[in-house]
Amino acid sequence: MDAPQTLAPAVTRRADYRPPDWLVPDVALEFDLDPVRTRVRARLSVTRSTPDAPLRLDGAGQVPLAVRVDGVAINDWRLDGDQLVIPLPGDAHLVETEVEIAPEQNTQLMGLYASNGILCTQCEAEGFRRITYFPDRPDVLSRYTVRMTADAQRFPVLLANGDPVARGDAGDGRHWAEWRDPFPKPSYLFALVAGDLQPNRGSFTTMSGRAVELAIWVRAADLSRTDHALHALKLAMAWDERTYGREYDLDVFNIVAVDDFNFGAMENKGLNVFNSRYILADPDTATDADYDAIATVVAHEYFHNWSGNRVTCRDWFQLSLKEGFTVYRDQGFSADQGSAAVKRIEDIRTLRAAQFPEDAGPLAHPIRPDSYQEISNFYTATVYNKGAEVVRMIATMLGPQRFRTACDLYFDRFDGTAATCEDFVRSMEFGGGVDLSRFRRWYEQAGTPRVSASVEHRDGRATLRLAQRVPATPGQHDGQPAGEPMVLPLCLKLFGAQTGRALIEERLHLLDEANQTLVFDGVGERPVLSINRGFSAPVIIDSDRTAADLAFLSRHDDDPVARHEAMQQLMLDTLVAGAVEGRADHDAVIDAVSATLAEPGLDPAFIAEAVLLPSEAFVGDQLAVVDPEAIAAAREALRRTLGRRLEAQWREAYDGARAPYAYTPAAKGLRRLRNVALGYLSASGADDWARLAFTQFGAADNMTDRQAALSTLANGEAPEAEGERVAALDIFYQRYRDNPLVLDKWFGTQALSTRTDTAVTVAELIHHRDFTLANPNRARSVLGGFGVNQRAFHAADGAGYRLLADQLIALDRLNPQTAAKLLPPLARW
Ligand code: B3K
Ligand code: ZN
Repeated sequence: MDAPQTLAPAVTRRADYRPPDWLVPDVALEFDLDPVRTRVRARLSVTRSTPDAPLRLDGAGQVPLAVRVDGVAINDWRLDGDQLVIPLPGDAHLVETEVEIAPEQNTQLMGLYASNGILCTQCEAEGFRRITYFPDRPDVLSRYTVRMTADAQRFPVLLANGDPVARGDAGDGRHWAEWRDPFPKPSYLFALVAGDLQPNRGSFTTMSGRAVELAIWVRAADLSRTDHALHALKLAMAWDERTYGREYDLDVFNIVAVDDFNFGAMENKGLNVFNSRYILADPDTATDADYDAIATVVAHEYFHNWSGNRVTCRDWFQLSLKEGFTVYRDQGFSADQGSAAVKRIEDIRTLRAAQFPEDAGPLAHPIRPDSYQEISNFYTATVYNKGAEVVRMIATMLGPQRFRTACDLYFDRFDGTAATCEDFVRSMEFGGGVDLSRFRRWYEQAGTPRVSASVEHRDGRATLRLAQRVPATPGQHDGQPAGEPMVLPLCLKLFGAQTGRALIEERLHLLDEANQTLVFDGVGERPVLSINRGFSAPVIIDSDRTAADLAFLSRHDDDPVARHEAMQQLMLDTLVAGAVEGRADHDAVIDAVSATLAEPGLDPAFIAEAVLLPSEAFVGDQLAVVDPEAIAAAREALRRTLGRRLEAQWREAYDGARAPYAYTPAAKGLRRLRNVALGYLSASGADDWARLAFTQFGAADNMTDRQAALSTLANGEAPEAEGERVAALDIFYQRYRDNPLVLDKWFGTQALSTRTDTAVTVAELIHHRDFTLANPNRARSVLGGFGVNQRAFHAADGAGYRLLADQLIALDRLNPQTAAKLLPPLARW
């Protein structure tokens, strides 16, 4: 009798790791490519590591058309679930399989699939098994040879990993190409692309003088929008040489952009495949934020060539080994392209918006989880962004030189292998000459630590009392006592409340006990505490600083990140008071914002960040009981007062922050400040705000200004601005309806609108003729935007939850990974 079918997927545990029974040093793949039916022949040279074990190859429901061992067809293979089990007598064999797959039917976008006539692959984490039978785990490293045959007209370009070897005519209008990748790699890094593509070519000469041919492949119509990505790639290659001593290793580096992609991009060896939204840009269609994101993602995927590909992961529990480290590396790259402080402020905002709620909710997990049912669900803000913070803390504790030595050691030691987080930490210890035994808790423990800090000042002595608390969370490591103290590197400084002088210079304090007291003598005036400067640890600070202290720091702290934090805390406290008590004193915030706007010489990009209010969601995260309406009302009230009381300053900023369009840090900062000012002018209710916004919308020579004006109008609720709102949305739609990436903005802007009828609008948008769940970007533009729109999504009648749930149930059938990625709003408890 068959075993009863159960719905619960099997659990994979980190503690159960066993090395593979068989290795596959060499693979040769042959693809007879066709969107309807593709035939895949695989030749695996396998070598035994475990006596007696049969060879088990992962599959995903295919049935092998043929199995041969050492050239002879065999019949004694069997299927065990999705695995193909082949008994093998010796220690080394050549195993051949043949399967057929249907790329056009592949709506999951994992494995080999079709996107607008392009055939492409996505294999991480477990997509390779949807292409052919293989030990689809990251610790089986193989050298790949790939031969593709396809219709020469529909698929003139045939790309795979590594370097091109040969190509030729295959008769019947078909042609073939062969590629070879000399670097052993796990199957998740395999890729091929076939399509009618055009290259934007460039070249890069590496630090040892080797020339690398670069190409970004897109459809002909998109070619003019690839220069920025190509430029970013060259910057990233040079940066990784300079900063980490990492040189590129193949003769070619190819990037392909496709429209249907489950996430941002993929670091396949020598052949990155990208979501087109992280490649295509020109001033008319992409915002400054898009330009920045493109550079970051291009760099991120390129950096994986070392942190991910040359040194890969032993198993998927080690995902943060490559992702946390690579995010840390891309953050460093982006910081070096413009204002490092503004970049850090943005990264902290992302961490708070996406990771802190995850850490506080039912899906909390450590950066190195202990078990999973579905690994695709672990590509989380925790593994990526908190993982990056953990690497950052190590770098802070080691300092730049020792961190670099430790990274060199790590890359040297583990090059060509599948490593673990433990290998990384040990390299940091040896290379950096530190003991990280207790720091390792960051890899084991979920939840955001809270630090409370209070300062007492008496008789020239300042006493700083620090206490930490680590919440027990559902992600708790088995057997780990809840709330064990963590090692928290906290950057500190004390300022004099009267003079503004530094009373105690900046120092790094390692808080590694539940409670600690620090005593500073010779403190002649009342000290104001600046703590967690640079956001040196990803924690929540509860301090006894008064509104006056925070206002003081928001003007005088010499660390821009701490200065921004002080302003945010001041605003947050005001908003919480407003939401909970229904009224609040706005004066301290107004004075602080006014002073920031008026400070001569301050970077406009910084000003723009500093004067922005915390999001409604972030205010909600401070409260045990969240009332979305009250929060929205409190925030709107503060925006309105800020708008009205500082109207003259907003106008001055709006008129003063003009510059001809250029994608430079300075011009970007001015655009940002101008558009933030426009937002406040609209909040002020000034008579002319809609006219200002509509004029900017029509006259803009770049998407940053156009989209900002559109959002301002789309948020507008005043009846007298209704004409401009409707007209702008219509003009935008007509102008960009044929550009899917810009149309995503049109959908997204409406889903993010602060208007009270947004839930109704979103319900209409999902019936719009241009809406489809089949394209992940389009699904995300509406459902992703709506999910983070706190007031609209959490509407009291539950309509928001119903709408998202219905859409995700439908999307889950088509594309479970993209559906799962849109789920987090439902997990904010
Ligand atoms: N490594 C890929 C992510 C793959 C996600 C698989 N579910 C892109 C990146 O992080 O660089
Ligand atoms: Zn990555």
